[in-house]
Amino acid sequence: LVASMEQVDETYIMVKPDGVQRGLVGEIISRFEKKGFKLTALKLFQCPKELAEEHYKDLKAKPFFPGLIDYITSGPVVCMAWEGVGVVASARKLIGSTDPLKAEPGTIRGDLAVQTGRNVVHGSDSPENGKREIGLWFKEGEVCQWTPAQAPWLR
Ligand code: 3AN
Repeated sequence: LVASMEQVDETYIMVKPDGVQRGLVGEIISRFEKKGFKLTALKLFQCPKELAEEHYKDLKAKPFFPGLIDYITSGPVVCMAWEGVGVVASARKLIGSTDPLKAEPGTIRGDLAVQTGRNVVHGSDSPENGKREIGLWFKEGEVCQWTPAQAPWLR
């Protein structure tokens, strides 16, 4: 297999409430599918406050933390786990800079957003956080291990 020598990582991708409300779910999923990563979990979910606070616990001291928690819990989000070689770094590239006005055209935020506080999508910032966040947002049995029949190199 083409990628068999390299480490397969997993990342937690989430369409935030603004992305869901603006009808961007399909567009965002599409970008990861077309890139060639493998979807292993997917659900629409109303996030409880406690989970939002745990997910963003590293940002607890930031002045925007309360607003961030209100935003993430303001409506349903779409939770996803994606797998592949280099998926964490590649997904961050596809997503673009935290500030959508600084994100390059061609990236999700560069094409679809204007505000840092409404930047439509989340992606894990390291393989360790990818695992941590997938464990946080999904229950056992919600993540599927599967091999795409038409593209076994995705594993
Ligand atoms: P990223 O989502 O690009 O990894 P982080 O981890 O620095 O960026 O920030 C997490 C989330 O916190 C961002 N996606 C954004 O929603 C929010 N955020 C970050 N910085 C600000 C800010 N200066 N004002 C408001 N919200 C912010």
